[in-house]
Amino acid sequence: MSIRTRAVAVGAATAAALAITAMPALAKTYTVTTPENSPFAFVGMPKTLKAGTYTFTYVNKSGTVHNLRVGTKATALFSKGSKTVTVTLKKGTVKYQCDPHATMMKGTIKVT
Ligand SMILES: [Cu+2]
Repeated sequence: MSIRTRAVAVGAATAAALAITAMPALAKTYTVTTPENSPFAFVGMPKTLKAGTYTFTYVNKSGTVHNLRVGTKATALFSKGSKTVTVTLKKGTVKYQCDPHATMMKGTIKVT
């Protein structure tokens, strides 16, 4: 590798590092599913998370109308397919639920 080639390579690496540093923090994502054979359950919801912004992709395979509410934010109601909800979680205990079935489909996430 010539000196010139090496300088270009180092420059490119520095530019890449700067680009990564300058990127805004992306929301972390989780996929939560209501299975076809367990139509009133949320599978895949984490029990603990660090404070921050998260996008939950809710996959409803049940054919029953549900939504996913995490704290104050919720997906629309739907019976098949998937929708997302993005929410910023602060330290504490955050409740999640399906609004029409809040007595059955519910839980909490401990946010640290
Ligand atoms: Cu429901």
